[in-house]
Amino acid sequence: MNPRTPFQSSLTQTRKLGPISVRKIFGTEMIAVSGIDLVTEVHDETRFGKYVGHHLAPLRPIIGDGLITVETDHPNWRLAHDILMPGFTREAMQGYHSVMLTVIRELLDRWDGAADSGRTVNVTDDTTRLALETIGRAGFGYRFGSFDRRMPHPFVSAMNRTLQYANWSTVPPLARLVRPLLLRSGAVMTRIVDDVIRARQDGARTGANDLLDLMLNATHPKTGHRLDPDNIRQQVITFIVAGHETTSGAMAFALHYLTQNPDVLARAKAEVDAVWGDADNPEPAYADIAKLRYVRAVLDESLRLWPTAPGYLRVARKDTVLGGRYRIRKGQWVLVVLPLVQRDPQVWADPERFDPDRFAPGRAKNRAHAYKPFGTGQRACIGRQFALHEAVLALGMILHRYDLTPEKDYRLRISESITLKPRGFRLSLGKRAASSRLQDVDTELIRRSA
Ligand code: MNH
Repeated sequence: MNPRTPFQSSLTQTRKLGPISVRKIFGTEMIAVSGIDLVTEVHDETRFGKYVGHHLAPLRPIIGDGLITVETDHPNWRLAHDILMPGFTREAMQGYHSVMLTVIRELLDRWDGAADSGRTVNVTDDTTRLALETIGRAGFGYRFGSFDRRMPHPFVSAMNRTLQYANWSTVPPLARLVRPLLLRSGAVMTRIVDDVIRARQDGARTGANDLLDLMLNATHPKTGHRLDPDNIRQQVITFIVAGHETTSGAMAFALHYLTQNPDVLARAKAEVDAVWGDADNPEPAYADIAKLRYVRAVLDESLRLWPTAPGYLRVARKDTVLGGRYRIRKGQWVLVVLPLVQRDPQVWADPERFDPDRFAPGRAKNRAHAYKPFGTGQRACIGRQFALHEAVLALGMILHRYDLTPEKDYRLRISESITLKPRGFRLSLGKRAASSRLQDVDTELIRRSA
């Protein structure tokens, strides 16, 4: 197993071993499920629920009962879920739209500079800046200043170390060694988050209607309970991390696949040109996002091949038998290996091929269990709409503004720190002339993607 890429190493093995397999890793039995029939059973909420052990366990000293790592039957799950849901409604998204737009324009400024001077950009670094800045400002009214720094914000460095140590902690001989490092990097995150909270309590933004406001001030609609101060810290870290790690990778994978597939790229550009015309600085409206169906399909298809949260754990609520054959005892847990589920040839024809038309309207029928980049059941992602809105808006504006050229011999390499991201992926950018937008608008392409 390659210690830098444990998930990808296990992917190769699991694929060979078939739809269900068990490996013993330093005494820990890991049951991996990757075939659609068995996975469908594992999604059954009466038989299985979310398991918060294994790779999530080392994060508990830092984000404890935050929404991702809390046990479903702990009171803090329902409390935080219900208190924070209003932060993810349609109305809430309409509120975030203009903040997202502002941050994307900061990315475009940076990329304009690169385009003018002929420098290439490191796509993953910059989508990470974009997504961190977006969740910071939209959710917490906090500026990380990501675009004013050459190096990542200290929060991001501490987070990367924390996730790396947490990854290593799942290997028992390493767990004891990395624990002090894990706690130290966690403490850095906690300190920064205390700043975020203090900035609000000092009255920097009163009447803000965002996630931090809900965390600090909302009461549960039925019980009247509030989040306690320790839990608020854990939630802030949870949402800043979860709110940007996976979205940034998803945007970077989408840009990778776009630039590797010229036909797809042309169609996506034609779609954004049809919506935003030849203006150099369009003013995208909230409702435009629903019109960018093909860009959305590109994102969906990228998340099929490389779901940036590449798996989740399910624990048996009672003794049960999978596929009429495989006995699972109550309390035993299994890993759902998403990149394999989402390439199961029983569901997906020619599964390795990148083809956004798989997500054309009306084609998602009968394959709900074979596409789960945002998880499953009551513990599925709360931030899905936030991520999709941000990513489609950003991809759309990038496609509208630039011609994108990948480095000649780039082959996709993927870094891991619990989540997956393209590594060493660079693009050169050329600003598109307004006239090219009109010429590129091929009515046949638009008709097909409509
Ligand atoms: Mn998110 C849970 C994937 C964006 C906040 N998210 C999950 C799960 C997956 C997931 C998978 C389920 C994990 C599990 O079962 O153990 N999330 C994604 C992906 C993206 C994403 C692929 C972007 C693309 N997530 C976001 C954003 C936010 C967010 C953006 C916040 C703004 N996610 C969460 C939280 C949970 C979660 C919080 C836990 C929800 C719960 O258990 O109630």
